[in-house]
Amino acid sequence: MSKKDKLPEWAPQNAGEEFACRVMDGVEGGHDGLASCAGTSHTPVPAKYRRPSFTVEDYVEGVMKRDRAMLGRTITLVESNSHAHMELAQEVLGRLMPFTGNSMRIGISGVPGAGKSTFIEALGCNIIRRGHKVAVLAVDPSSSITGGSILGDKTRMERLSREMDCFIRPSPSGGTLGGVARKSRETMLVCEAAGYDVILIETIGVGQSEITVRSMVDFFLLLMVAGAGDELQGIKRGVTEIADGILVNKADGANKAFAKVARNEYERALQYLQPATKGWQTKAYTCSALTGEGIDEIWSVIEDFRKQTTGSGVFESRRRSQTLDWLHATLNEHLHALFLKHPSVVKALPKIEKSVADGKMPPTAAANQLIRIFGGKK
Ligand SMILES: Nc1nc2c(ncn2[C@@H]2O[C@H](COP(=O)(O)OP(=O)(O)OP(=O)(O)O)[C@@H](O)[C@H]2O)c(=O)[nH]1
Ligand SMILES: [Mg+2]
Repeated sequence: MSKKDKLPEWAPQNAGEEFACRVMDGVEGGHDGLASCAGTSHTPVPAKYRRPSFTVEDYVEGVMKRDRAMLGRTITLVESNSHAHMELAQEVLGRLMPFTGNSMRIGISGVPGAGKSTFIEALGCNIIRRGHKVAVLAVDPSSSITGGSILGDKTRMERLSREMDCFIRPSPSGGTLGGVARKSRETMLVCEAAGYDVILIETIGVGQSEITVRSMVDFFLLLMVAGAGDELQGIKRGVTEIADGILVNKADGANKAFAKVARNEYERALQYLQPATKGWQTKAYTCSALTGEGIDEIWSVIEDFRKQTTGSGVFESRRRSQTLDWLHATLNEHLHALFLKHPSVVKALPKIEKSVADGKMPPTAAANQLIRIFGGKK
């Protein structure tokens, strides 16, 4: 009998191995495979118990092969706020860069309930039949609070989400619009490297988020609904000035006639407005995301837009300036964070803020003084 075998007390004398209790080899660390915290010596967790960690190569290869699980993991990595993840994500993105850019980036905006998700489902399914590969993203800084667009997308895009040539990613949760936009931009690049050649970005038509999405896409489509009595709301708000197309949705049933009237009103107003894209006349159209009527037409408008702007060089020059704007926005964000973390600034700020709030110091002079402090001067 070996050292690990022990005979129970009640076993008959001279009993053999059949009564022996054996002490099994244990796992290193605790029973859950995690390193034990007791004592001072930490046994490393054996590799087979660790969560798999992927290399840059794994991510890049997975994305390029359009492995959906790896694509999802890469986007999660890109969306992470952890410093270590960010570095890895940037390495992965750097490797993917040569394979990005080969897509048509389309922003879709409109008030809540205008039918954006339903429209994306209809358009997505339509163009997949034409041989395109479609990625759907959302920029909705409020979705982390309301869960709105995520819930909506799941139910509205059921047919599209079952398509093999489609990849749907809800809005990254949490954070400022700037943070959400950075993540969505990088997610867009990952999707392009994976071979998705049409990127559809849904955003709520309220506030700053549509301006942000305009700065990430080639074609910006504004969805409207007729019959609300405020047909020209968009025009009044100046939003139409960023749109390359205005689409009056829900042009079906009894609403069809109202939709046509609204389209004509937009059409008239648009003639007097500065176009959003140089050399392109923004027009108004009608469609029904529910019946599919008008979807073919809007796709051919988008294709015309691409042809025309590629020919004139506007497509390329807009992309270049969008990327540069992105660089400068990122720099601004980082410099601002660095500035606010600087120990001398941290020390001086409350007093200077108080002086400004009390009206004892002009804000410009205060800012200048803080910048001098940041630069190491008195
Ligand atoms: N009759 C009709 N109803 C539509 C049409 N498109 C969308 N709807 C309906 O309008 C409602 C809202 O549609 P969604 O696609 O969720 O709208 P959304 O703009 O994505 O909404 P949010 O994501 O909440 O901003 C749903 O009940 C749709 O079924 C359409 O073309 N015709
Ligand atoms: Mg929606």
